[in-house]
Amino acid sequence: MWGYGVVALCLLGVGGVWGGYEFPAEFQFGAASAAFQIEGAWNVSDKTASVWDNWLHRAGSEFNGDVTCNSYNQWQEDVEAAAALGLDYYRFSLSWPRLLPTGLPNEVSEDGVQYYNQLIDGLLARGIEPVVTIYHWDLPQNLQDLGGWANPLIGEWFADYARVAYSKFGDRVRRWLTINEPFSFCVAGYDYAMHPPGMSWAGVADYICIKNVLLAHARAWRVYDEEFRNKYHGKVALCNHMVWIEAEEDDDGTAELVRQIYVGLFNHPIFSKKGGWPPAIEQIIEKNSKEQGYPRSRLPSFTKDEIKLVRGTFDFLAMNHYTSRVGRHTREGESALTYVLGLAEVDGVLYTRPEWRKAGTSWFYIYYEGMRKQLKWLKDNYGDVEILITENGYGDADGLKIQDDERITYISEMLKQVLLAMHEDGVRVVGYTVWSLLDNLEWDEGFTPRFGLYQVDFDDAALARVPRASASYYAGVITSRSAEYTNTTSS
Ligand code: PNW
Repeated sequence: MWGYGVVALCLLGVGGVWGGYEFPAEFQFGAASAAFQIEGAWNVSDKTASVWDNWLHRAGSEFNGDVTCNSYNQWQEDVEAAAALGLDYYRFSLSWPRLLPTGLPNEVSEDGVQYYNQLIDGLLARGIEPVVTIYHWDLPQNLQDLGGWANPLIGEWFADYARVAYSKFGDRVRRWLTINEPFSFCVAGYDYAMHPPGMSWAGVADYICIKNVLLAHARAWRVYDEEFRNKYHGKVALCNHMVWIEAEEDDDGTAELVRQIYVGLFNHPIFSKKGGWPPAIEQIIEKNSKEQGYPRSRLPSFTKDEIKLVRGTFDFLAMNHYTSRVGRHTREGESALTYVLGLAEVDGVLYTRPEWRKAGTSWFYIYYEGMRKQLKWLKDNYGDVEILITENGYGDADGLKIQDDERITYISEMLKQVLLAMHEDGVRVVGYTVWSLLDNLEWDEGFTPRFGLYQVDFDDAALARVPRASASYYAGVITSRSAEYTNTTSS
């Protein structure tokens, strides 16, 4: 590998930036989706409403998840699409209210179990490993009515649900992701009301959500560890989204504090030796809270037992990464961003650089090096842990466009950064997952942003999965083990 890299380096005559490295044979490639975004069939059989069904059924919403890709009925086409790419694995999620109509395990839906059995067996029959996310945001409305992620009992409810998932599918599923991107639903749902439950209470509600997520994940990991590991020998991890925070040249330490909030709050309790919240952040929030007249820290503390419960609950680290921000302390006349997670605590602002091109969703600015820097930061902070990149991909707003050169360039450049992190920084990355296998419902942003390697025309009842140019590029990556892309379009 190293030899190849050096030779390629000489041949290409490029210095430093891109070494022409290739992926080792055991490296795995996948693609991902999530139940609410693709399944449709929101009320078939005994399925009950999720918070997202209701959120998009509210007055004024111009779209909903009632049909979307109709994968509930067209899952065989998804399996075919995955097989045509030559994927090693397909990451999808289970719908909690489809499997447990009350949200609790007193009743397990036969229909729900059968749906996921078919999908899992269909994938295995094509040699594709199912990698399963247990929770990707579609909380049963029933449980939301009891407070959802703000109710401390959610840890028990989630562990009970995870046990059902492991016992029904654990004989065939060997890699599990407990919860997808708590950052997204604890911040968009509790800081600025873009996701259910639609609260705007940054600095209080978000922290409660994050703590309860960590305890829920930990309980679910321990259920696997204690009841299933000996039988099935699988792996379980929490799945976190990480925005790389770049520092300015005159940075006073604020950028690192923001990293410790954005990534640290969600990972330090699990991956650090000591466990618990990142100490610097815990102290700052406690001090701020007292000065503001609260009797105790707004960041709910962990008891000693809770620290032990959460610490070490990983078999690998699952990272979703798309974008970066610059983070720094406010300057004269500026005010901190008070409505997003933690920035007010450190008097921080976030912004993007003019040269970071914007892609097709509200938050998507492109900075390729952020991938490598984020991976290296994880290694520096949490040690030599095995990392699976569980999402990365490109969202455009280009409709049905098939010749998606921008997506190919994005994936190719990001893969190069992954190779550099592996070969030059020694980060142990074991796999890479494209978001997404097919165009789907992009949550509060509807059907306009498209992330698919396969195009889906939502105005055509057939909902055919049509491969884009990026699908053939990605299939080529998987066979060649190289990230290289030559733009062959004439223009
Ligand atoms: C993820 N950011 O969300 C989710 O896991 C997917 O369900 C979603 O469709 C996909 O990425 C594309 O958006 C993210 O601000 C939301 O960097 C926000 C960010 C990243 C990922």
